[in-house]
Amino acid sequence: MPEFFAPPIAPFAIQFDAQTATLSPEGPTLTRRMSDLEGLFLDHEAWAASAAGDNPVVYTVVSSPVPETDRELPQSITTIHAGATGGELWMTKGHQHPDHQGEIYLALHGRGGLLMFDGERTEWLDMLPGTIGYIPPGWAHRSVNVGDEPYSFLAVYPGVAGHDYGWVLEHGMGLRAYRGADGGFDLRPYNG
Ligand code: S6P
Ligand code: ZN
Repeated sequence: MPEFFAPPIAPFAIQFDAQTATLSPEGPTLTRRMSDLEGLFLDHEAWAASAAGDNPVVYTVVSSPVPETDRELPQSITTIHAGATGGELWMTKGHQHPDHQGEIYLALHGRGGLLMFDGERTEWLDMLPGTIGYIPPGWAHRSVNVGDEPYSFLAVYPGVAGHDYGWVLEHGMGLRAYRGADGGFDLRPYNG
């Protein structure tokens, strides 16, 4: 077998529980607190007060043991807690994949949204359990919890993808999601 086709790691099974949003075995878990989200919420004062106060956990990302290296297909489960800061619903930082790799998300639990921005066009997908959201190459992506319980989703992405967080700080995401009336949400222009 040519070296190119030699699998870098051996095949293995992962037990996946959509209800509890867990993987077994699991790899590293990333925890993002409010203090990790500087520059992302429009209401900077509300963000700063929360980060300096109880500094809540906004989301966690549990990885599978598949490495983030070329030709591998890692997975992760993100769980975003319910909440809003300055009215803006809790969300992931959002990122672009530097070499414009595609990705899929599968909603598992709760109610979410998948916001995508390619620098000109913005798309919003409602993410309910069972929805697969496709992120085409070149679209920055951010997830938002629009409900009142944790929102979880599975992501599958090329191991070479990487995360460019600076792109979102520079270009924004086109829209922001705010808590609305009667349990709904509103999408507003990014800087408005
Ligand atoms: C990775 C994939 C997800 C996110 C995770 C956290 O390509 O899109 O695993 O990393 O949802 O979001 P962020 O924007 O903080 O990396
Ligand atoms: Zn991604």
